[in-house]
Amino acid sequence: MPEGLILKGVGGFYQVESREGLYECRVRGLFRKKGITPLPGDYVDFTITDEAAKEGWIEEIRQRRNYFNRPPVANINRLAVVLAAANPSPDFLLADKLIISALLNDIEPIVIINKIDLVKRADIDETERIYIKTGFPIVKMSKVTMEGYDLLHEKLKGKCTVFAGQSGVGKSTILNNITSSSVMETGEVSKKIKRGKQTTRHVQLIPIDYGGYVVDTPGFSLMSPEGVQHEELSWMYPEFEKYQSLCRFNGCSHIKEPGCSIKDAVKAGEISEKRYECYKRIYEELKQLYDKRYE
Ligand SMILES: Nc1nc2c(ncn2[C@@H]2O[C@H](COP(=O)(O)OP(=O)(O)OP(=O)(O)O)[C@@H](O)[C@H]2O)c(=O)[nH]1
Ligand SMILES: [Mg+2]
Ligand SMILES: [Zn+2]
Repeated sequence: MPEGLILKGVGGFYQVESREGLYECRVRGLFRKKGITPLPGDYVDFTITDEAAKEGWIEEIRQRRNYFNRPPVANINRLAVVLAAANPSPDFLLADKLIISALLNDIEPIVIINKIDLVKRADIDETERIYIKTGFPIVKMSKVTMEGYDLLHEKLKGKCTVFAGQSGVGKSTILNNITSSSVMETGEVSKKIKRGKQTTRHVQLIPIDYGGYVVDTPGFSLMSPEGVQHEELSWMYPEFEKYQSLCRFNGCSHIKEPGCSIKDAVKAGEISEKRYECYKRIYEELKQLYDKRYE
């Protein structure tokens, strides 16, 4: 049986990429009974019903390494968290939430600082410093100077990468520059489309020439860090790790306790203050969720 990868699904039809070419496949009623919906990114076995018309049936969905509802996509192995150096000014809290949801799902984050043509070198450095100790790759980019694209290509090669981040940071612009076809709407057009038919924008895997896939998401989608407990949150901050065991209290939350080595590291400038602030805010959000869990 041929095997393939679902690139997109529209109205019950799935575009499946395989060694034999692209096929338009439908799904057996069986799946619906089991409550399984195939997703872009799913690896499938399918049968060909009409070779000339390139049509077939999806018979089996391979086990997923991860999947998301917002955006609906499976088997992601990279998340590009896109920030703009300016216009809009960076939403660091959103960036941390995206990073956490990636780490929870065994996905490697990369941080993109886009629109670097709009600010001074010192401002770019300042934003970069926030993430430098995380160890995540950081790519500084501009569509004006075309900086950063070589490094980005290196990071995307052979991976399936979702681009996420606030509206207007330039996700679609970047993707239009790395995929040969101009498939994403950017700027004003994108706004119009969103207002008109928000729900009909389809998530799709777009193949890149040098191997790998990219997925665009509209600014309003959010992978939320719900799968983590507040007590475990600090483990989602890689740069906290080497200090954690040095806190005076076992199970220190790094919020109010005395003798907290994380707080000391922030004071000493070894951990970014911004990241620590975001940690505290997300910690509180998660704790509130936890405290209200039986309501
Ligand atoms: N100066 C500058 N402008 C950029 C750059 N990249 C994108 N833009 C502009 O920023 C605006 C928004 O870009 P988009 O690519 O539509 O942003 P997006 O992240 O896809 O936004 P949503 O689809 O709403 O989530 C457009 O007008 C782009 O031309 C850049 O590197 N420098
Ligand atoms: Mg866009
Ligand atoms: Zn502590």
